[in-house]
Amino acid sequence: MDIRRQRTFIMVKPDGVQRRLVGEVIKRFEDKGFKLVALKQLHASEQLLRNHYAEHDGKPFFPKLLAYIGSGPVVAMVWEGANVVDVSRKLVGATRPSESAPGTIRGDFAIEVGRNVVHGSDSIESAQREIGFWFTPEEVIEWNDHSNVWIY
Ligand code: RTP
Ligand code: MG
Repeated sequence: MDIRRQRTFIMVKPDGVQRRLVGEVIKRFEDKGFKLVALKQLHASEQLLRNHYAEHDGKPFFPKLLAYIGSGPVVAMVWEGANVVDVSRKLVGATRPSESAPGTIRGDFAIEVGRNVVHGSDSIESAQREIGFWFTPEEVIEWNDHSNVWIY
């Protein structure tokens, strides 16, 4: 597959939405040169969040995590570009804001692990699974990117 067609799932969490950081998050991905191919705001159901965070089911923080992400609307996105999964994790920063570098989203905007503003898929497989949970195939838009010649 064309490496430039790699996709990842990015979500602005309820704290990020309420702090008016949606534009800031989008700007960082746009500035990098990634391509937005899906976007919506929604208040996720408990079942959707249980599917999305299934790997953490049973961990001590799981109930708090469900309450946090389910507390208000989130902004769900799919971004496309070369190595977008790994590079997004770098743009987002380490899970714990005390360990995330300045210049990353969490490093610049968060203090608490339980209020860390944004989610990014941790592997290509997770990205495919998560995109399937959050978007129908019709909601992910193919569009011809004429700026690619200046990015690749
Ligand atoms: P995410 O899935 O949200 O992008 O975060 P991540 O990969 O960096 O971290 P992960 O280990 O997948 O944890 C998922 C989210 O659960 C919350 N968390 N709280 N209280 C705690 O110790 C704790 N640990 C994790 C965070 O919101 C974390 O982003
Ligand atoms: Mg994770």
